[in-house]
Amino acid sequence: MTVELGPKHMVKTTVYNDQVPGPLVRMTEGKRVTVDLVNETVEPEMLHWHGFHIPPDVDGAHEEGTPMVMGYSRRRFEFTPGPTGTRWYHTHAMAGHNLTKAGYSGQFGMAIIEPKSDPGRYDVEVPIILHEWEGFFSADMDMDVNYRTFTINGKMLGAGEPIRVKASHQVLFRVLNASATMQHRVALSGHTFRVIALDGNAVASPQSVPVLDLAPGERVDAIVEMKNPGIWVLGEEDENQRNSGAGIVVEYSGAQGKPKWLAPPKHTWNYLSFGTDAGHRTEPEVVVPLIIEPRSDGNLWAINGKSYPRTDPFYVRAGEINRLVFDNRSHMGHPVHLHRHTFELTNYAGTPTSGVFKDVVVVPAMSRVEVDLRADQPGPSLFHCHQQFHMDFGFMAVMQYRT
Ligand SMILES: [Cu+2]
Repeated sequence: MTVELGPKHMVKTTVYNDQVPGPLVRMTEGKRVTVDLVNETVEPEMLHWHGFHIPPDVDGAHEEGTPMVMGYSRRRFEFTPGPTGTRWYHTHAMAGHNLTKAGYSGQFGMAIIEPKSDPGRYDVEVPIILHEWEGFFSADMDMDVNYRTFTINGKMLGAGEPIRVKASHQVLFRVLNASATMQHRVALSGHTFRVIALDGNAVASPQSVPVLDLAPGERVDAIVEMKNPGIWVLGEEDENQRNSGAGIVVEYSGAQGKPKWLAPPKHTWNYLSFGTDAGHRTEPEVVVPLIIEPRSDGNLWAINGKSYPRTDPFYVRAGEINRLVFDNRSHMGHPVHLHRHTFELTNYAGTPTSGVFKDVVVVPAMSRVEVDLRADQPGPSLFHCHQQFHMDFGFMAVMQYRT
């Protein structure tokens, strides 16, 4: 489909249901759903339900055994969604060096799993989905991907409908970074976010912050009290990205004038601020080290010395708490993702913690991050970097259950 990102700014890409982002999908925890994936392209396709605890034959990863949907064919998937929270769906195809395919394409959307009963301590809910287009490799040798165009909810700043709000409303922003490769920092001029959930899971200590920081695949749920009437820009902190489209207008009813951007105060994002004291934790019996490093030839990423598809599977014990140790021995951070499970951060770069549950976590350069997970989703689960260019070049392994 040809998508209009802004005035006279068209991009040809692959989409779900004739729109970018794909439709906002609402499901109820525990209520069985049927999804028909109809592939009207020539390429085999794979659709992943990110953050869902569902079986490997429907999760949407070929490496776990979900069947590919071949070109010009269709397949029906049935599963029972859970757990409650801000989830999403996206293609799990490979892109390689093609910066228009897979994570670089328009194949992404938000999926909200509603609880059976919702206390609803907010007035309005607003999805915010970040993405980039027209990627190119930067001139240097490290194969870094840059982009010409940025969008929020599929439109460049000023090109789409504004978010219309009313003074005194509590607005729940569900923010998703659907970038293939880029971390983003987002602020709403003149306002503060109260972060209540990370990756859709309620945090132990909600915090007020001026900026949200999200790696590819991450979600942040944050409530904003609308108490500063005007017309504002919600957007990337980075001016170049904002000028290339990374923003959306937030308009109070009755306000007049041009959208205003106010740079947020300096702020360092820290997962630990949303956690609670580590307290006493029983050390799990199973500890799995996952050493992340580039291969000596520099072209491939490796986990425990091998690159996918040659990586060894790693094993957890069914029914128990298992600890994974992400040991990043490279000079860049990696947003690592585990399918079909939620894990709790137990140690972040040397600091013990608890109460932060995620499915993507940024492992900083030359640091270790430890997480605990309950092995209650039998079957293979894919573990990989959510940076598409790393995932496609070796940074993947399969987690298996040992009974
Ligand atoms: Cu990576």
